[in-house]
Amino acid sequence: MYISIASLVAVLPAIILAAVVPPEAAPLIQARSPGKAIPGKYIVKLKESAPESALNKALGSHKAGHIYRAKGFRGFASALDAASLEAIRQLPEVEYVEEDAEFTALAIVNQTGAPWNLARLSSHTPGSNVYRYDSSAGSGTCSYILDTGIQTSHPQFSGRAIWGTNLVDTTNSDGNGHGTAVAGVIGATVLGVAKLTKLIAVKVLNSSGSGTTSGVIAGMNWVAQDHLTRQCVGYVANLSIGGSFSTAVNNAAKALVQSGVFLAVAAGNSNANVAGFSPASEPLACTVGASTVSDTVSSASNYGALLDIYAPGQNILTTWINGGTNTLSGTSLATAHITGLGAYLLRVNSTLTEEGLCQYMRQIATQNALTGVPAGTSNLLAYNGWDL
Ligand SMILES: *[C@@H]1O[C@H](CO)[C@@H](O)[C@H](O)[C@H]1NC(C)=O
Ligand SMILES: *[C@@H]1O[C@H](CO)[C@@H](O)[C@H](O)[C@H]1NC(C)=O
Ligand SMILES: *[C@@H]1O[C@H](CO)[C@@H](O)[C@H](O)[C@H]1NC(C)=O
Ligand SMILES: *[C@@H]1O[C@H](CO)[C@@H](O)[C@H](O)[C@H]1NC(C)=O
Ligand SMILES: [Ca+2]
Repeated sequence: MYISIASLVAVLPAIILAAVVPPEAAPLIQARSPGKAIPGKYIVKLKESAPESALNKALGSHKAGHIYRAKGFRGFASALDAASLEAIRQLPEVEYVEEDAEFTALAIVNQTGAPWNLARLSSHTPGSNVYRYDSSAGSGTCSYILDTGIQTSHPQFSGRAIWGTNLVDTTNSDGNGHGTAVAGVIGATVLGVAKLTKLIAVKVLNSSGSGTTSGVIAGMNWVAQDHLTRQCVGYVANLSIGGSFSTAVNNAAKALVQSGVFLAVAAGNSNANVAGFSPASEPLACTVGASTVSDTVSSASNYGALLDIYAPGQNILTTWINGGTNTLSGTSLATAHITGLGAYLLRVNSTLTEEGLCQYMRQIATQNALTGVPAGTSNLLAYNGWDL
């Protein structure tokens, strides 16, 4: 291995320091903005509390491509080998190190002749048939689909759908269709919201579409563990399994969100308050109601203060287990839009976190577009913010 003098000099103080106080390394942030990470190049940001002298200390003898001296943003950009990177992360004055990335100007894709539901996500007014989205399209993100499985070989998944785990039987396929339909709205090449996300099947429902509470909890638990082993730029999960209120289901959903996964859940199709359903009533989940092509609330959609956002959920054209397509309705389909939108936004905006995502979606949503919204429920329709 090639070790430069510069990196040895930089490593030395950190080793001495480490002997005294166990070091807490500054976080290394992956490049997330549109574009590719540039191998071996980093942006080092100092803490605001760091004295001016800290800049020279951190810089050492590294050859900086840029030096940032603004009061609110002190640091530098430089090529760093692994040892230097580690040494810099150990400096107490360093707030974080981020991978440098090749930045491409946002390229908006206009998908013409798009199904109404995709077009609705990128237009503040109804009637459009163009779906506008950034070309990053959720690439690098991982979407978990807790459902009946996925027909991973479907041509519209272009090899992006994989098997995660099967918690109901030994048949690693979707014998029902529901999971494949949900996966299609999230990430099918033509019919999906986030056309480049990776789709991971977590089978918790059998071919009759039935499962158990314990099985669904096991599925959420599996995702909470599994995502820690993957290198994705964002993690989202879709759970449209409706049931009456269950403390255990709500707690499992909460734990999944707290582990760092954005979780969209269906409000349910009982025309009742979501407070009586799980996991729809878990506040940390992003709870989704269904809207129609004429911008009314679907008559069966649940409602209430715990409903976060509406998304299209009627006559949704999506992938089906015959390798073709099918048209379905319900809050499950609406949920899949929010899962896909989550993957899309985590890729397109590097400052977003899984935790803050639902609130951000509410902030950029189209307001007061829907009729028939019950009193006490937010009149917010999902929007992808392509023009922000
Ligand atoms: C897509 O539509 C937007 C808005 O009309 C426009 O600014 C952009 O140039 C279009 N992009 C392409 C590639 O046609
Ligand atoms: C699916 O699960 C339900 C409930 O556990 C069960 O009643 C049903 O027989 C199962 N169906 C199949 C095809 O295994
Ligand atoms: C994902 O969303 C679809 C649509 O709501 C739903 O049918 C499915 O059950 C959801 N999966 C999970 C695990 O919630
Ligand atoms: C990215 O997300 C942040 C919130 O984390 C928001 O303030 C900002 O406006 C977003 N940027 C764009 C370009 O949408
Ligand atoms: Ca919520």
